[in-house]
Amino acid sequence: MPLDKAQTPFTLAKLPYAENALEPVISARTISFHYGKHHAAYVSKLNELVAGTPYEGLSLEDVVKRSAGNEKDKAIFNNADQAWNHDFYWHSMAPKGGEPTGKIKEALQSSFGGLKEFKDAFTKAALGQFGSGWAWLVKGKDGKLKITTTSNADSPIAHGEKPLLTADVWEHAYYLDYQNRRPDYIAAWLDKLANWSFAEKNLG
Ligand code: MN3
Repeated sequence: MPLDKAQTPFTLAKLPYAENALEPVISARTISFHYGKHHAAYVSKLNELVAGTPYEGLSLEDVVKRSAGNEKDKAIFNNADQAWNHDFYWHSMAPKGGEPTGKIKEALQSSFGGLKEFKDAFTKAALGQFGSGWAWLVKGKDGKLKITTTSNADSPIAHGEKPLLTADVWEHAYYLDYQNRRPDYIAAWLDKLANWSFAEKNLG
């Protein structure tokens, strides 16, 4: 399902793989809570919140963009953004992530100096995100790739940037498998799961 075409009432998009497909990096147990409870709750709460409001009938992406920065619609933003981010996160991982090739490899080379330099910078950002949030590889307005983080519920799409890949660094993403060891989760995520063909497709 193209994310930008989803409309209210929103449904929980299907995972692009089986719940155990990311083992041993992320367990089926983590995915079943993360997708089946956390992600599902954002979607159902969002449907409750937008019912009867001007947001009803908009695409999920438009709900995120239009509610961003609007204090009175903060709850709508939080749930819409988390629904969008999670869908993007599931696609940012693949059971066999592999290595970047082609256009995305070249872009990593010209923006960071190479894959290793990218991984170092992404790791630093993901570990430096205090508390809950997200680490992103984005295409900035100047066309260059860069790494950003967002806190709690927030997304580059709310700030005019184009996300290519994201890692969820809320504790619920890794606590059952890694407890407080976020560095181990991020290292394994980058080496084994990062979905480079998805990132390349998002380069556009
Ligand atoms: Mn999450």
